[in-house]
Formats: sequence, C-alpha cells, structure tokens
Amino acid sequence: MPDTKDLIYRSVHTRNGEPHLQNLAKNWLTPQPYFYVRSHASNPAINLNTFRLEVVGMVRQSGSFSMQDLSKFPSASTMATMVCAGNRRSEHSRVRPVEGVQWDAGAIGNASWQGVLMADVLKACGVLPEARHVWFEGLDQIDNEGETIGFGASIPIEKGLTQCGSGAPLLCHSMNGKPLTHDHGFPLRSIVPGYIGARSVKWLGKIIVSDRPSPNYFMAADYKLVGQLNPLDWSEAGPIYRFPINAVICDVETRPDHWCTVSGYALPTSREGCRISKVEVSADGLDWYEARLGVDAHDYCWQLWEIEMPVAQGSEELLVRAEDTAGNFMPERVVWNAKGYLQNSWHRFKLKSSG
Ligand SMILES: Nc1nc2c(c(=O)[nH]1)N[C@H]1C(S)=C(S)[C@@H](COP(=O)(O)O)O[C@H]1N2
Ligand SMILES: [Mo]
Repeated sequence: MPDTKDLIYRSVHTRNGEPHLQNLAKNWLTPQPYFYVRSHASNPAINLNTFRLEVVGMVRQSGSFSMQDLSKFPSASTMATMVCAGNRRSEHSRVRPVEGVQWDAGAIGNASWQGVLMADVLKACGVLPEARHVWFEGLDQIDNEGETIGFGASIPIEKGLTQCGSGAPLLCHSMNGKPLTHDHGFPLRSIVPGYIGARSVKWLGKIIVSDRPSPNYFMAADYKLVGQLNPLDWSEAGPIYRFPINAVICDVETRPDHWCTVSGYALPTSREGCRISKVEVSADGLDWYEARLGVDAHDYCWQLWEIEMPVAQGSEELLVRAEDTAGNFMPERVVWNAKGYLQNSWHRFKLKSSG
C-alpha cells in the first residue's frame, strides 16, 4: 500500500495518485513524493542485468543498449513540467460524466530530468531520410478489453532529433537528481518537454523509428479530443502532442479581516520562449486582481504565483485565469470531450463557508 499521506490514490494496484493541491504549489521543482503517478497497469518487474533499450526500424544499424552503454553518451539535463492530458478531468465529468481517472488539478508536476539526449542515441543508430516519427514502447503489460498491450506513444522525428534548447527530448534515468523511482519508470523513460505526459513513456524498452505515427492504442485510439467514443471520431481526430495554457488555484489562506492569500500554478502554452504574462484571480468574475508571478520560469515549465486580495464575506468560490506571451488565454468554458482531456477553463476553488 503506497503512502497515502503524500498522494491521494484514485486507484492503488494500478498506481494513480495526485498530491493534495496545497502541497503542490509550494515548490517550483516538485519533490518526488508530491509528484503525481499515472500508470495504466501495475509496475513491470525489470532486471537491470538483462535490461536493454532496443532501437530498431528506419535506422542504418539497430541498437541494443544497457544502462551502462547509455551512460557513455554525453549526459544531459533539462527542466520540464509533466502534465497528464486528463488533469482536471473531474471538471469535465461535472458537465457530463466521462470515464477514466477522475483527476482533480494535481496530475501535474515540475522536475529536473537527467539522462542523455534522445537525438544522440538516434543519431548513433543512423536515422534514415524517410523516417518521420519515433515510437516508444514501455515494458508494462496493460489489459485493454481482454487483450494485453504495451504502453506506446510516438513523436514527430523533428522533435525526436532536437538537440538544442529546452525542447529536446531526453532518455532519462533520474528525476530531480535521484534515480527514477519504480512508479516513475525506473530504470529508463522518455521525457518529451512540452508534450502531454502520455508521450513520456516509462519503463522504456524499445524505440522504433518509422515513417508513420505509432499504431499503439494510446496513440491511435486514445489521447485525442473526440466528441463521441466511436471509430469515426477516433479516425478523424489527430493525436494530442503539446499541452495548452492552464492555471489552477492550489491554496487559499483566509484571514479574519476577509483578506486572502491565494496561490497556485500557471502553465504557459507549450512554445519555445513562452511565459505566463498575467494571472488574475476573482471572487465574482467581475473584479479581477493580478497575481505576482514567482521568479522561477523556464521553457516548458509552470510558473508559481501568489496574491493577497480582499474576498467579500459570503463569497463561495475564487476563480483564476491566465494569459501567456504567445497570446493565448484560458477560456471561461471549454468544449466538453468524451475522454475529458485538456481542461483549461477558468479554475474554480470552493471556499470553506466562513462566518
Ligand atoms: N509505460 C508507461 N508509460 C507511461 C504511462 C503508462 O501507463 N505506462 N502513463 C503515461 C501518462 S498518461 C502520464 S500522464 C505519464 C505520468 O508520468 P508519472 O507517473 O511519472 O507522473 O506517464 C506516461 N507514461
Ligand atoms: Mo496522462
């Protein structure tokens, strides 16, 4: 039984847990105990002595790398926020019920990631000119309507071969300077800055270089914005890659004089150089107070914010909305979708009824 003091487990055998929101926005780099876990099956047993990352497909020479082989590539580190496409799904469900883990707003965390550049490993195998996509396959075994499948994803080859800047994907062995825990993909996972969490595959066992996107269920028939769960809607919709702008109220401290300290996170749209430009909080949807942004900011990472503001007696909830330097803003409402992804409407925080 995992420690339920740090995470609220929405399911335990298949580990799905998110932190209490008031613990989340205290640190710009999320301490591992407060980093959400989202797994589709139980953790696979992996023997480090026999573990190999296979690289196959449209490459001049297939590769088979032990963790020690990978450590011979130049080490690389980046900072990136990981967010589940289903973060805030419970808000979609209040409009119309959707299946899936009923996340509150804690399926997000920001970490530093250590490993090697994916591009270095791909280049060592010699990517062929006709290659267009990089597929990842996890070693976990997921029961999907009676069939056992692995967790898979893919990213465009241009992203996979990115070498410079914070958008470059990594093959990671560590998180916040410590070896990945089993829940987070030990011994190896992909980290794709700016993309939804589902593209950062844990327990990574295989990379396939291809001329098309991965046909894996989690790429071809899940993680898409669909209005209905039918084959036509699935075929018409493209896979989600980047995450949109978002902001959430994580904590509210009320004082007897009806002033509140409100704090939370804001995630800029996944674009190089994009930052949060404004976070505003309101108790009535009419008067908006601009929050102070935390000093830490980095491409593809969230920003923390805080504000002290008056909140009239009897107010029931606080709202937050954000804008970013790429001109994006959070809508008051979003279009409902059948899998409950990418909820980024103004976030509402219920206030405890006070006297
Ligand atoms: N092999 C594997 N990789 C996976 C998953 C999984 O179930 N199996 N879940 C994905 C999803 S949906 C998310 S949001 C992130 C969560 O990563 P974390 O558990 O380290 O927070 O991992 C992704 N990678
Ligand atoms: Mo996810």
